[in-house]
Amino acid sequence: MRTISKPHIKQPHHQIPTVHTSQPPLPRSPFLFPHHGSSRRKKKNPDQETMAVRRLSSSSLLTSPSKSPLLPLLRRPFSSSSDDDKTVLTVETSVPFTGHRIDPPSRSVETTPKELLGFFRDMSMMRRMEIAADSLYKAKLIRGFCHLYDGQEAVAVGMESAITKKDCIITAYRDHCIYLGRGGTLLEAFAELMGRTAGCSKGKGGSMHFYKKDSGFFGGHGIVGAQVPLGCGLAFAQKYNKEDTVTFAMYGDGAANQGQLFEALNMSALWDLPAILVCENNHYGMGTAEWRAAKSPAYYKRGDYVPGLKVDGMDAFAVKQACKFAKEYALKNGPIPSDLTKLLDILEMDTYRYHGHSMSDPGSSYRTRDEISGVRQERDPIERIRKLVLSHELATAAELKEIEKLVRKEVDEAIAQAKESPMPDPSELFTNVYVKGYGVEVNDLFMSLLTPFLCVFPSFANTYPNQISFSLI
Ligand SMILES: Cc1ncc(C[n+]2csc(CCOP(=O)(O)OP(=O)(O)O)c2C)c(N)n1
Ligand SMILES: [Mg+2]
Repeated sequence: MRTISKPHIKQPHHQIPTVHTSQPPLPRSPFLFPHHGSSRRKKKNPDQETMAVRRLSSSSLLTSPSKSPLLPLLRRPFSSSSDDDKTVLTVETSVPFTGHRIDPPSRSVETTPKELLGFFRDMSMMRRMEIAADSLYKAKLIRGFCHLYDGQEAVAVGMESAITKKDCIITAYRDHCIYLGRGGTLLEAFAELMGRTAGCSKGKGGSMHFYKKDSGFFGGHGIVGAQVPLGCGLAFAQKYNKEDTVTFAMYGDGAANQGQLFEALNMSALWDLPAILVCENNHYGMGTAEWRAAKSPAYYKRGDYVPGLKVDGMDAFAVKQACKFAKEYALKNGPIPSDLTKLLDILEMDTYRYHGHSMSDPGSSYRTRDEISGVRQERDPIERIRKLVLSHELATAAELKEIEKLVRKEVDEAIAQAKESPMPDPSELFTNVYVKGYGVEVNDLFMSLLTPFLCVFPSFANTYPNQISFSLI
């Protein structure tokens, strides 16, 4: 059934900022609670404030709780899990979904003890990997650009739980955890970050260029927004090959203002491509708050003629529900009015990054420390799951700590192994630049000129592989 969308209400907007020579006072965090169709200037509602916490501890969240033994979980490989996948639990999402031109899905999400504990472990592993990458960067073992994902883990984990490896995901440079979610290993991730041959791009891509093609992951794009048209191309191939699969094309709130996004959206809508655009709204594009860059920060409505859904991206179950809904909708045409596109929709994930934009950004000059610690205390995706597990006695606090200890050990072991892997041979600089047999070859003169330079500055090759290929065209 069609939901009549509300008449356009002018988005309240912060005053145009004047240029400050010293740091201007930062507004109180608008991110402590997911705001649906909200104003970022709304006063915090105390009822709303306790709501999220109360919901977490509410015994209505899970029904039929089961006490599942944790031991098999502890040593399982990433994303496969222990035994109790039979008991069905029902979890309520933190807040309702808000739909644009679509009836939103229910807040009740089905899960199992196995999945719940799996979410805890997987997100803890992602968090630990990013914290370790921070230290490795500071120790100069990772060079070049490095964009961390901690805070946003629920998006990666929830999305993965709703789709299969035959579906595709394409993202930008903030790609480490999505890669892990797709089934990538810690060793491949750390080796890639440190420019070693055991890395997922043979050490030639670095942080911004993670790929796992055999499981539909086309991550890592440094040109903001450019991955979205490519994602729509993947969806075109899926439709052309008559596959029952979809592509999730991920982009940030900063990228959401780019022209190419709307061009890709238009073509995808015209051709009914199975593309799902996922806006990871972490509320900042580098050091620019969304309100400085976007006249309308309601990214789920930005598709205008394309249905959209606003989702609490700090709640893995809300993400799971939204992605499942979007995929079914995309493949089965869902409850969509005939004058709208049949296949496409936009999911806006309301999320937050704890680190700065990249390792060169401390992340504290354009937002307050209170804002960051407030989100950590009230919306942290891992803590949400921990509270769910504890309140329903699926594990004790000590057992969850034990999982975290083992995760830390696995991360440390992967780092040690990655350090053993050699750097790529200089001759590797010119392999995999072009597809063989298409008439473009690396010229010997370029090779002889560039090799000494790149050997002296290996981190250049690690950081700018795309630029190298452009300079050779
Ligand atoms: C076309 C283009 N313009 C500008 C940049 C510089 N730049 C790199 S990241 C970034 C911010 C993007 O923010 P967002 O899309 O919100 O993603 P986030 O980093 O928050 O995940 C910008 C402007 C770029 N890499 N490419
Ligand atoms: Mg952003």
